[in-house]
Amino acid sequence: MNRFRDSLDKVDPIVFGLIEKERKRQQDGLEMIPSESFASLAVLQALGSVLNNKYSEGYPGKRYYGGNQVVDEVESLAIERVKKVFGCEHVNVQPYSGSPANVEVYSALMELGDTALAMSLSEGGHLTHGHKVSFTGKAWKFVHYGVSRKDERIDLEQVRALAREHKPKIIVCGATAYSRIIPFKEFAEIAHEVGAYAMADMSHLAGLVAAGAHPSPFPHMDVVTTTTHKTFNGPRGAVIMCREELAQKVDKAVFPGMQGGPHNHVTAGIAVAAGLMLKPEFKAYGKQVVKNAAALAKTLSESVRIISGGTDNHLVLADVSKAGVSGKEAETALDQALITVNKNMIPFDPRQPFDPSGIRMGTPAITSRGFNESECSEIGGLIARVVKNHSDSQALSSVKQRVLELTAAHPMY
Ligand code: DSN
Repeated sequence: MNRFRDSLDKVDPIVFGLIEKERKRQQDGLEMIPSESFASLAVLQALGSVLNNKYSEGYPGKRYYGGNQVVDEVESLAIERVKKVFGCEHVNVQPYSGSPANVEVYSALMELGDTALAMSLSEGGHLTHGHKVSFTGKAWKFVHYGVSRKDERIDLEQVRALAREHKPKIIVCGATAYSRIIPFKEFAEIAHEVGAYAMADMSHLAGLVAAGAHPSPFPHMDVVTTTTHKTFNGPRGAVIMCREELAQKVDKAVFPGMQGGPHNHVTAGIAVAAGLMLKPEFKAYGKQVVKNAAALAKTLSESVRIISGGTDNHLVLADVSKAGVSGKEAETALDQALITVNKNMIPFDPRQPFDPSGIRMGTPAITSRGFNESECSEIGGLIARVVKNHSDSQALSSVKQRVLELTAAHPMY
């Protein structure tokens, strides 16, 4: 055995076997966590490439290491393609993932201790939108807005009132468990009225924005972050996009402010994914993701309460508590039927985060495999059946059989 040249199956059959096991799990089941998707084979090939081997601290044309002629071309290509996809002025493709990207923006645009306004985690935001257990909530003073009790949608009047009262430096919009359109233009207007930067974390929505299936944050927002592994369909990473006048601050906050060497294999994956986003097939994909989620929500609504009454995007949040089951129990039962979702808090949830009232589902991953609306409608029925019969092993096993038939008809790679 040659430790350096031989392939994984020979060098490490244990790890090889585990990857095969996970590949089979993904192939056999319905992956319905809304923040997950499947990167294309081309993206996976870029990730498994020699670009992994290179150090290149700095930016194209300004590196602290030699030998970066090719890496410069890769990074410049990724930047140009992302600019073209979203129509933005400046792009940094180096953030290691969404959480560091958000911290980098905060540190670029605020002093430690400054005030920011963002959506609360319990009503759909994200840990890095200033939750108290996150570094972001310790380093900066975050004030939170939420959704209205009336319709479970973002209450812009509350956002405006909090903005006027607290005079934040940044107003963040974007969510991880919100199924309605994010009103980027209105958020930017409120931010600019109080002299704040308007920031969108569109991690969940980037692919929908690229496909024209959700309004764009551009040209309204001053700065936009997104992960590249959700609806973006790329590698695990992130990008920051901003107005040209903020470019230097943002770039400095990423490197050397927070990070060291960029992950060049990931940068190549971002270039590939952004290249694919420019193709007409991607527009069709993004639109289908939204249609599929609507079909899923419609069938599910016959059995459980859908938060806000439906969905405009890729995501469906359901309150399963009235069906006599907690979010955790529903997640476990669905796992047994090979349907992967995650338990989730619902707005004003009386239960606790580790065993909340809701489950969160999404269609980006299954749409990548070619699932259509009628299949998503059927999947809604299967999920409802599991929720209603969560302790009936025969019912779970019959749903599992149907899931295996559905997934066999849509091979992954
Ligand atoms: N963990 C992601 C999600 O599931 O929405 C957000 O980073």
